Amino acid sequence: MPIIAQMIISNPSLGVPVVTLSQIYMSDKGTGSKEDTSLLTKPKPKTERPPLYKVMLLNDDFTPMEFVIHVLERFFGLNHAQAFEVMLTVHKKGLAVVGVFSFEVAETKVAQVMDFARRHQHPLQCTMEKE
Ligand code: TYC
Repeated sequence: MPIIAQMIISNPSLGVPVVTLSQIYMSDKGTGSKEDTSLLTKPKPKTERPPLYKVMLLNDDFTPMEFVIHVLERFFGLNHAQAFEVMLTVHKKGLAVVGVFSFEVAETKVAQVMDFARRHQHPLQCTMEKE
């Protein structure tokens, strides 16, 4: 069956682009007849990967190193050696990516870290950015 055109149908309602490729082709209603030239669309669902977000810790002069290590273990699942290493990177370079997540998970991690730091009266900052 000859494909006449292809079109992209985008559904922005979820905030996440979901693109469907439709192929428009001539219908012969399975008869092989050359009479019927009506157009049919055949949806070809094609899901896109959701966007990913980097979660970053920022350096400051006041948050104790041990507290940052604890945050990395508790909220980002790093072992002690990994957490120590990442903490030192933030301390020396000013910031480091501590994980990459979906929007919802990244947002939750940032909120958890900011709340935990605030409750302990440390100025530690945690932010997220689209990858
Ligand atoms: N710079 C802090 C200190 O010297 C340690 C620190 C590391 C703070 C990482 C924040 O995200 C941070 N105590």
